[in-house]
Amino acid sequence: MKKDIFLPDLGEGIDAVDVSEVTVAAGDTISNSDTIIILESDKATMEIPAEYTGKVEKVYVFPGDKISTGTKLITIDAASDKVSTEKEGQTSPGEQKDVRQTKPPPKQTPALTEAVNIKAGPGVRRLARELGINLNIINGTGEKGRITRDDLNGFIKAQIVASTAPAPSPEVDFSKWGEIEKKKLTRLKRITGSRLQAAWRNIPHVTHFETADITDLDAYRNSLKKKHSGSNRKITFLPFLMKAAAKTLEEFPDFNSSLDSSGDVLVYKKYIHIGIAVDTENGLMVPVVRDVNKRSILELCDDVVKMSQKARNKKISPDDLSGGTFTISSLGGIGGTYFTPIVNPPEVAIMGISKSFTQGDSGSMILPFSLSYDHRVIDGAAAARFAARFSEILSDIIYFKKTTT
Ligand code: CAO
Repeated sequence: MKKDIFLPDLGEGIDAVDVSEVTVAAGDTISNSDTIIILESDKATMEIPAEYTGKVEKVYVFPGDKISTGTKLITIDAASDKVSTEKEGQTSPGEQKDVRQTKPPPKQTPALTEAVNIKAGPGVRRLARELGINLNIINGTGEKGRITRDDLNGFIKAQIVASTAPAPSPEVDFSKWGEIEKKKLTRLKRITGSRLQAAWRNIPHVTHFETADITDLDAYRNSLKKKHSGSNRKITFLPFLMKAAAKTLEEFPDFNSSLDSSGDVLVYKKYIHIGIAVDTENGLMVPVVRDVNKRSILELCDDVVKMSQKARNKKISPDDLSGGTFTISSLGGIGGTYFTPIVNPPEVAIMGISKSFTQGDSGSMILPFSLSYDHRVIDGAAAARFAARFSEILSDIIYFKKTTT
């Protein structure tokens, strides 16, 4: 039977409101709780439900119309002449004023404004509106290009997959070209790999290259090595580099910060805990040395040995791996001129140390290093200043002498 739906009394002296969206079209089959039009006043957005389940025969209003209480909205061929109340979101005649309680959406999305001329049922439109999805970019597989619920669900799934998963590697039969052997990645490599993948995908990386003259530092380190030759103490460059990095971090706190989960707020940490990348037979580990700015260089020598041994002997605890504020990855004992380390989130910068070399006739000892940073937090100029300052501190033997013990 035919039923006309009229705009109910919106109360509170509201005489006329604008039609923002018409979410049904003639021929649509709708249920009683489906929204048929969305109205917009100065204060709120209001959704008017269908009241009856059935097939829409005619729609009398259009987006942009100004309508008032009693305006005829649609005619519906209703399955029953009763206003049913079983469904969620259902509005009975006595409850119609509740539509005034609908809160305004946070933002007017393209889905709201552009989805008017496309074919989709009210339920699909409502979900798209709630999720801020523009229905114009979804291919409808229903009759005459109508967007079905499956189309919308498929689109949402595809978005989730695209935002989280790396592109799959193509299946290649390498045995076609010669003998092969397969070996599963270690658990550590798989965990590190997925973290590195996420960091590479999510952080806009830039790597800055710089050198430091460590001629005096090398002489000082050798003198210390001689002095401690009777002990087991291992005096490498790394503790000096950690100490210099801690001082630089104190002067450039942005490099010791993290973005909070909203991505809009920087969290400055008043402690300096430096992670050191350790190469183990199962893969890379990054144990954390705490309060590096407060430790002496000799203490740091012991910390590095202790942490790298723990990592290599599989004695590392989750606590040893957490809370870092900056990372140093040193390949100086192995070789290479420069490399581009990947930032270790939630940190925003990482330093890569390469092997020192002797320069020209002067015989100066030069240390090449790299600084990768999250460009959302750190600008290139700040990185250049940080690297220059770090380089300067490495030449400051007075500072190292003061902080040796
Ligand atoms: N230039 C020249 N020589 C260097 C150097 C440098 N930049 N860095 C270290 N060396 C020297 C050391 O001084 C030592 O020589 P001496 O015996 O004469 O003192 C020798 O190389 C070996 O040092 P080491 O590697 O045993 O010790 P370390 O303190 O420098 O490093 C550790 C410790 C744990 C960081 C290192 O063993 C390690 O695992 N490095 C690999 C890190 C890694 O894999 N990074 C890549 C991660 S991917 O981003």
